[in-house]
Amino acid sequence: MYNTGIMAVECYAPERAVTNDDLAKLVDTSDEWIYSRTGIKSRHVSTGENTSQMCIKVAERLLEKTGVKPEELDLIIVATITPDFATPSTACLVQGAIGADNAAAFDVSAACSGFIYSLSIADKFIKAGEYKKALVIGAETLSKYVDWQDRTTCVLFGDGAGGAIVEARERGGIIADVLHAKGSDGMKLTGCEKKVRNFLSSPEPDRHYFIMDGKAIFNFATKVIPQSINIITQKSGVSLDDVKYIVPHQANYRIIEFAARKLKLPIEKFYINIDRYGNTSAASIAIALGEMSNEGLLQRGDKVILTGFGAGLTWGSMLIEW
Ligand code: B82
Repeated sequence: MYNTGIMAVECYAPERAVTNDDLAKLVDTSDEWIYSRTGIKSRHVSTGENTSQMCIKVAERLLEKTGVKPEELDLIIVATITPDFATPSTACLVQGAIGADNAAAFDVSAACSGFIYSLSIADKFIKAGEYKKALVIGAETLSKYVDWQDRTTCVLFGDGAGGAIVEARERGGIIADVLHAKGSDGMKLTGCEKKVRNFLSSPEPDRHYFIMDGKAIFNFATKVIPQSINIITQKSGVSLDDVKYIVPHQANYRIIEFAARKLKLPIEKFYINIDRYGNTSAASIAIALGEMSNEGLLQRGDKVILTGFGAGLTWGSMLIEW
């Protein structure tokens, strides 16, 4: 049975950066208020690019970096909660655009855990033996769901994409993973409700914005991150001392700080870029990995733990030997 190795990671974000000061001109807020509660300074916001277009940029960068030809890809998975369309899937749009004619393609909806869910799915396809190379992308245009008049949520989210090409390998790569969900708490963090439109009733307008019970999901996140990381160390037998970086979903600096304290780990062990991207949901871990790789932080043999948590509610962690 094969392992699933990471060939390369890449990321992309729209050029337009919106700072906290820019937002303070729109709603009653301030840089100090936003930064002290979230760790966010700025976020990238699309001025027209849709999710699939950002995915295609990431895919092209990955194909160039690895030298893999599009027709060598067996599988394309895009993790997103902000697809261009309900159908065709974002993954199919990518498959068509890059000419990956031999790849199966589908989207995964697991919010901020989506990239870990998708890597885990790709790992299972590869372990089953028939698939050798997969393109896995996390991408979001969360600005589509932002209520620019709601000062409590409009400051939190950003747009961007990141991804990986993974391949069947003899050893290393994805060593262990764990995925969880708790649908019974799902209404604590919702976005883009799609109402039924009966032909006789007058349609209510969709409330397509994010609505969150901040305190409840904050408590959820700080509870499940240490739990799922501990499961990974138990499953793999790898000690946290031997892990170079933990790459968490970038939802809020305070969540990461809390989790680090509970795990008795220095905050420096966590890769954090929320200051420049805000919360990009399924894209956040993938963007972080892309940046880390391009900064030379990820060397062959390094052990890295990814940890995601988000709407659904969903959460999960994964240990990768680079
Ligand atoms: S908050 O509720 O306003 N808060 C915590 C009490 C401020 C420190 C808040 C803010 Br601001 C931003 C994010 C969260 C949060 O808990 N986010 C999440 C938690 C679990 C899963 C996903 C997320 C997410 O935002 O993606 C709370």
